[in-house]
Amino acid sequence: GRPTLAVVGATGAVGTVMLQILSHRADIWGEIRLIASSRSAGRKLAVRGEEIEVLALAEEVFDGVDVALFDVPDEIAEHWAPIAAAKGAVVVDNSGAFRSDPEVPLVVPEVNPHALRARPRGIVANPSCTTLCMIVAVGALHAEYGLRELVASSYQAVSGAGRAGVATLRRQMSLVAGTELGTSPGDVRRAVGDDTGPFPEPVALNVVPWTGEARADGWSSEEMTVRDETRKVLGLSALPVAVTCVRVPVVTAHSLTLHARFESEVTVAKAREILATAPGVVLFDDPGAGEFPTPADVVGTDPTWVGRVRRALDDPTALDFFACGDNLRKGSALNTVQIAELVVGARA
Ligand code: 2RA
Repeated sequence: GRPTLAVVGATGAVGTVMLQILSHRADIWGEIRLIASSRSAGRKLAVRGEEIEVLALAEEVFDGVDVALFDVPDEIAEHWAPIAAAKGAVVVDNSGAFRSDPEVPLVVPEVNPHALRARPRGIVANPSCTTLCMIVAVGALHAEYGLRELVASSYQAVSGAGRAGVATLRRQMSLVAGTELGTSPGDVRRAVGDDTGPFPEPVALNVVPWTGEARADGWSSEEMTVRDETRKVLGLSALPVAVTCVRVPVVTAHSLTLHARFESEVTVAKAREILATAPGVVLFDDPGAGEFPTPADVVGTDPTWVGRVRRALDDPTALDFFACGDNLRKGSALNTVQIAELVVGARA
């Protein structure tokens, strides 16, 4: 029969998008089982036009499951993914719990599908949304030119911090809308109050140069993650990567500016050809005609959008460009579903 799929964390921001994506892609799955915390058990969610009751996370729910998509906090994934794997499911995990485990492949189907073959723990990791919103474009250029160094700055949407992130931006926007705020130090902070939700500073009328948790020497966990994941996905374990992660008042779609240095000279014409033909990438780049991707236009779409492709002014081996992708789709749910499809394709 057709394989059974479980979605663990079905009620979350990413889980919701997983169900939408599963409802619109080629229907290769038999049963789709929805799983969440006991708090959400009993709720009904629509997938493939059918209402399905959410089950509480427990060992038995993995009986007969071929592939289990996980989008839950790290500690929940750490505990439950090995349980699901022991029950015979291939786990595709979107938490940070396994991404750096050498026995867990970190897979982007357009870039390193071969990495899926060796999965001794029965777990496959999905990269973080910030990496995923640029790595398909960077990977295509790397395949042609050989990447030597990557410098990136992110402009991350609030939905990267889940439903609480979106609720925080909406609440703050309603408090500053129609005011003259943003003209004197601290006026926005006073208007939105001390509760800044999952962000360290107000995000409405602001940008916040911090995402994730504190790591050594002033780096954030998100910055370390983007570096580690870029290296792992591209198979370049010593690649110099410099990242600065920034939160912006956008609901959904992460953007990045990128400076990529390669082994040899690049031309914009060739780079554009690579990007225009790479699977999963859309080149939208005619600034003279006002054409470049922005989050407001990219949200809800599947590809990685690229614009502003330029050769570095002071280095003929480097390109500067802008990439933008839906952090809940390619950045999370879509890549997870694509991996699951590859897993069962590889089995058949
Ligand atoms: C964020 N990348 O945008 C994180 C979520 N995984 O906050």
